[in-house]
Amino acid sequence: MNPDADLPRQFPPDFVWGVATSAFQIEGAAREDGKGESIWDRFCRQPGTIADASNGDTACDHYHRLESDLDLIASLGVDAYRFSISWPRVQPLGHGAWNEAGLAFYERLVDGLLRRGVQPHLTLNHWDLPQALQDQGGWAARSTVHHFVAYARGIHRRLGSRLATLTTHNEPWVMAVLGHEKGQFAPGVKNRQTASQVAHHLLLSHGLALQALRADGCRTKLGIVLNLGHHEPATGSPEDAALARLEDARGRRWYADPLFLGRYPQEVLDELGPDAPVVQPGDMDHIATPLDYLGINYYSRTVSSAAGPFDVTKSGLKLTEMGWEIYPRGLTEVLLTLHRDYTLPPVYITENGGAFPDAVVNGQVHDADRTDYLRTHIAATAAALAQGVPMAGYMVWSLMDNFEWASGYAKRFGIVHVDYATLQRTPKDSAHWYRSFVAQCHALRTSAACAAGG
Ligand code: GBH
Repeated sequence: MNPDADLPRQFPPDFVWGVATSAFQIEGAAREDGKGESIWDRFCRQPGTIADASNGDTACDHYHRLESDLDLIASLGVDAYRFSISWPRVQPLGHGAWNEAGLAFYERLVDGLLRRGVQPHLTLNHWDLPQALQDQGGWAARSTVHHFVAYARGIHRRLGSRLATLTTHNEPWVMAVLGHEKGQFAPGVKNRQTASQVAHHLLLSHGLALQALRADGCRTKLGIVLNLGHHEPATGSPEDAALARLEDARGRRWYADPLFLGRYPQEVLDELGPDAPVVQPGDMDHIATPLDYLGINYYSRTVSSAAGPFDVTKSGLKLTEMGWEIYPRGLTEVLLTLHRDYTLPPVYITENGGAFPDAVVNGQVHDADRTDYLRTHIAATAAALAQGVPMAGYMVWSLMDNFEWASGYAKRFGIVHVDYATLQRTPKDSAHWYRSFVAQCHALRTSAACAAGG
């Protein structure tokens, strides 16, 4: 029996199906056409930061393969493509002069999508801050907040009216915690006070950008993307339950409470003590500027164990190549938790997918694990929808294999395989599955319109 037979029917006809990437992970052309240096260009050059000592200089060479990659996206039959702008490509120093060649590239990208009938979903900041701004304190400095707002206004002026959505930041938690507390990601800082200030400035710059764009007459949908794993206790003990609550407050509520409720969770402020961020009067109101949509990136759950780190290899769940448990139920749970705690705008799953070992054999990649991952998580999205969560869309991470940050090129998330020696793209079985799944959803669209007499 076809396990997907009933799945398309569980989504409304206007549900948006897409694929996602980010600038640094695919573009390459790191020093071309006037692009400035980003903190990731710099970070990759520090010894020991990237597992395979690689960098983003060439990546998937998307910058030089734009037209054929647009054809590739169109060939999947998706409604939407989510991508990000490399801030230093369009504004090399992060403030002041604009780089016309960079702006023209993203204009070709947006127009190329529209010509092919694909909605552009743009993210302003997917981590690659201009190094020149880092040299002035980066996200820890309040001046960066104002530079970001000016950057947002410039991009909106040039491209805004052609976009389906405009996202300020991708995953502030990752930039704050992995970038400034654990130091695993650029800029490689290890300081909890800095991390909490960075998180605050990211949220503040988001809220101020929304206000500025709306004052500029923006009618494009505006939002932010959060990474939210589902938090659960390892056992039924009160200690594990308390830790799971705290970890949920640190990972989810630290970001979602300010956005929806205008305040930081008190238990995290208490825990931070003197490391809590400097918050100026009015900041919390700016952060709580209403969203047109919320984007959620979901990969796995986080299990809280007071007795010491939870051993995922003993949970009995299958793991992806990243060592993350495959747990589709967690996606439904995260969505229901958000729906319980906040009044949600339309919600997009802006990233979901898995890294699996792939091999090209006779021009094919048989990635049944990835197809299973996608199918079960799409079903988990349908389950949330059935329980009233206002789901608007789902995007696969990723369109193609790419630079997986500190893991380098060894971890492959694409539904399209990239041969890094030849840069050749080969759609995997999962891409063929997704194309036919989306086509089934679209076929229902036509019959829905007929039933409505349209
Ligand atoms: C996303 O980050 C990024 O937006 C995207 O660029 C990236 O390629 C993709 O995911 C795949 O990694 O870190 O062990 O505690 C996701 C980052 C991954 C951070 C899961 C939290 C929880 C497991 N998140 N992670 S762990």
